[in-house]
Amino acid sequence: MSVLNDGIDKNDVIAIYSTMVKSRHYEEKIRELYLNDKKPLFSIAAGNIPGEMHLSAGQEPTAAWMSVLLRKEDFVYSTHRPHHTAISKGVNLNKMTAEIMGRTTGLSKGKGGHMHLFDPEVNFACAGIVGSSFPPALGAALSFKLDKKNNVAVAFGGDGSLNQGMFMESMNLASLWKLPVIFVIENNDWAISVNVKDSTLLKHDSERALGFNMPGINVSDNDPIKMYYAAKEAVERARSGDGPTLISIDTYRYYGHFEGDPEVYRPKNEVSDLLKKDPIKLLREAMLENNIINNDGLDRIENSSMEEVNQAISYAENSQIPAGKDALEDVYSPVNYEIKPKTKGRKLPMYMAISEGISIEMEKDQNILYMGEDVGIYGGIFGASTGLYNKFGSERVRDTPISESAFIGSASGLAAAGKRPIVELMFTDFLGVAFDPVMNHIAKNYYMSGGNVKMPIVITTAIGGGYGDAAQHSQTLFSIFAHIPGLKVVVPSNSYDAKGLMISAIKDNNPVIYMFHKGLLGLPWMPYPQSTVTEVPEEEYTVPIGKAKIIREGNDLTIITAGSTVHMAMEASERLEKEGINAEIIDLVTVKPIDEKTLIDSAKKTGRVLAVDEDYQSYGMTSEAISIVSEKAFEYLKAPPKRIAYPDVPVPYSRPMEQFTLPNSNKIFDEAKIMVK
Ligand SMILES: Cc1ncc(C[n+]2csc(CCOP(=O)(O)OP(=O)(O)O)c2C)c(N)n1
Ligand SMILES: [Mg+2]
Repeated sequence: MSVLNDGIDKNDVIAIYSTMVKSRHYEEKIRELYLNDKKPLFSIAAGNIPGEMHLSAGQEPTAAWMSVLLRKEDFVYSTHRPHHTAISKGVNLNKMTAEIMGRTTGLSKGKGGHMHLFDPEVNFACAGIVGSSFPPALGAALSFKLDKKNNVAVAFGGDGSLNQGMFMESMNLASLWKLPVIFVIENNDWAISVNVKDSTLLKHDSERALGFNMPGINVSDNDPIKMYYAAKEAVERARSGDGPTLISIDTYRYYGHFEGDPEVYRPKNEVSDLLKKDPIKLLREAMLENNIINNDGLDRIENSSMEEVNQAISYAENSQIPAGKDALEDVYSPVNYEIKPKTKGRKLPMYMAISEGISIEMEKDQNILYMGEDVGIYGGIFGASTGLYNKFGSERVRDTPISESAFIGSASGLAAAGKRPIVELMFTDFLGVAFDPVMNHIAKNYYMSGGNVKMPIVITTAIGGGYGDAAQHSQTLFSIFAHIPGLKVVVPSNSYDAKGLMISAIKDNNPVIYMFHKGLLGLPWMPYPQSTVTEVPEEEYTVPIGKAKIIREGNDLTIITAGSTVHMAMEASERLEKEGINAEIIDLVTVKPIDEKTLIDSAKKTGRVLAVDEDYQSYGMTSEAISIVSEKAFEYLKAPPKRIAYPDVPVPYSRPMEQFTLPNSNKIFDEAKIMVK
């Protein structure tokens, strides 16, 4: 390795070598443990290591540089094959091993496992979704840039990951915003059984940098010292504010994709040929040749590394196994905020109430930023960020390219780095292109980290139909979000709640999906019911998340509503009253966690329950509400509970068809009359 003479400090070479040796020992030991005591599926005895195992022996050079070039404050997002990256970043080996062995002393109390290691002490995380490390790294990098800290964020991905949209979007955003990110592509030739030649025509993955006006470096020969030089250049570029770098490195894995992989796709002699040029062996020889270390020094490294690995394993083995019921903890971070309004305020349309709430919080907390498409000078196409750009500027009120995966995905990195991002998904219908960050990262990181990494994120999104925008711009989709553990879902029906809920959502340490119905916003260009425009105090106040409101008291039946259907039910109740029917109306305010107590108490009182919303009927909010009252107030019911929801058809364009499918006050009136008669 002639590059050893190119100026690298001897101690750095030794540190890189030691890190590689430790990683290799680790993988060999973990493999032994894994294979030694495998228990059958669905057995409560987990054995040494319960889950799947992706080992990285051979790939040490891709990461060892981090042990000398990175600081604790720098962030690293790694992949499903993470051990060498974690060790190189200095993750606590005892806790990591305990995590892999599913123990309570693990990094995440046994909730994450080997693909979901989180060590906030050294800012390391990894994930099992291929390509998903890139967007969060953007977020961490953006937080460094906003805070003028010269830290860097590193995102790892395999050769299989860079054909993902998330990769392309992240490359673009990193380049556009000149973020201090280093993308490291570990090209080990295989994505499970698919050879890299069958997934791209490019010779080197680094060539992709060209398309994003970003420097790209390819490191050949799985060489840890060449990798060091490439990374050093990238780290210096990032730290000095000159933006991102893409590094690809030709590497290899000695073991199968996972332990148990029959490896039928691999040429017979591939591994034995590769072992002849093993990077640890080659570096050892080069170090001896260049008098960087002698045999005694090598022995010391070998022994101390072995000792550290063995010690970590015995720490894990002697640690407690969690109780089954521990699974139910750490889904949500506890909340503690309640601010009562002091004044009555003045009438304000809902869209202005939303932006006023955001503005108050942004003024108080520099860590809050608002990101999305057209949210800057335009104020958001539904006005939710009206006036914020002029007040807070383009850094904190950030227009993004149309890259929902990247910018919504960046929110988890921003949050992990101490920010409180609000991101706007313009129409909830666009969720499809950004669902992985929401469902697998933003929602689950708190749990998967054993409650160690909070996700104070608000996702604002417009919902609802009624104005002829058809199947891809009119959906409500409460149920999709509400179905995912870790998310909260709120839906204001009037200006007062809109502001108070927004403030609560921002103050909450959990991800909150803030869904506003377009037809309630009070926009000048869209008709809206006057009942949405309520008095809004000028000061800061909260509306509690998880608490429904009884907005009309009655004895004959309970109508459960949310968002637009609140107003329809109120209208229907006036007509019902004339018929001698006294309806109690519940505005859920929060769809998840649903306020079971208010529903049950009301069902017990009236004995009749009609649930109404604008989401698709099957598996929806109405089904949930009715299940709750059926399970917990069955003996009080005088009639079968009923639902009015959107039928299971896509939203049609033409007015008569759309009006036929939407809930309305007539449908509520008719159904209520039948139920009560
Ligand atoms: C989005 C997604 N698609 C598919 C998978 C299943 N899967 C897990 S690893 C893998 C191959 C990844 O290959 P590569 O990125 O080259 O990483 P390597 O396994 O070689 O380290 C696949 C297809 C996944 N986890 N996530
Ligand atoms: Mg690969």
